[in-house]
Amino acid sequence: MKILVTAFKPFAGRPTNASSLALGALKNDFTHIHVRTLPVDSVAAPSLLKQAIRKTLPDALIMLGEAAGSQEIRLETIAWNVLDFQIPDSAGRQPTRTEIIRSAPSQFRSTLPISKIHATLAAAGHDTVISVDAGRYLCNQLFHIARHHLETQKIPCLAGFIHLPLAQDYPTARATAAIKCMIDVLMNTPKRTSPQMIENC
Ligand code: PCA
Repeated sequence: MKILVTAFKPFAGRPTNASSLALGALKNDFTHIHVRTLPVDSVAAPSLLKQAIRKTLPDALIMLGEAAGSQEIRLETIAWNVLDFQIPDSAGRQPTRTEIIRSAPSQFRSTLPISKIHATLAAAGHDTVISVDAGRYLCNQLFHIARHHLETQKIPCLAGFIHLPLAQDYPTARATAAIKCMIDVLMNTPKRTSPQMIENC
């Protein structure tokens, strides 16, 4: 199982992003996992992600971001086809109430084994919730574009988005341990062989 894990750079005036901190720590332990840290740029991030998918041909894609105010690891189940930025991205773009991809489905579901990941994280003592709201900013956008891309290009890759709490609320070592649990679950999950064969959650 080849796994690609992405994180975001800092944004919103914060000096760090919990997702890139956790990914940095993960990189040291798992040299065979592909990792990418993406800018909070609504044009560059999806394009860099597609490049990374082309280059690494992953069987599973875990996209990470941080969610300020959350005390739990949020396992996102739905990517909505909506952009409604409360703050501009790093290039100053601030689309509101628009579709991400015109005439694309209004939502895509995560194809990660969410129930299994949730149970495994909970059993390991992590604070985690299953979420139906990935926000209307870059994380939701990346999630939707990734799922749309994988479906339309018929790339058999499991994919989903995970929001981490800020590092001050959930220490990086703990967040990294949680991602390792997710990777363990994925290592024991059958590869996706066709878009039709996957069961959501
Ligand atoms: N969180 C933002 C974008 C980058 C990140 O880490 C979000 O939730 O959309």
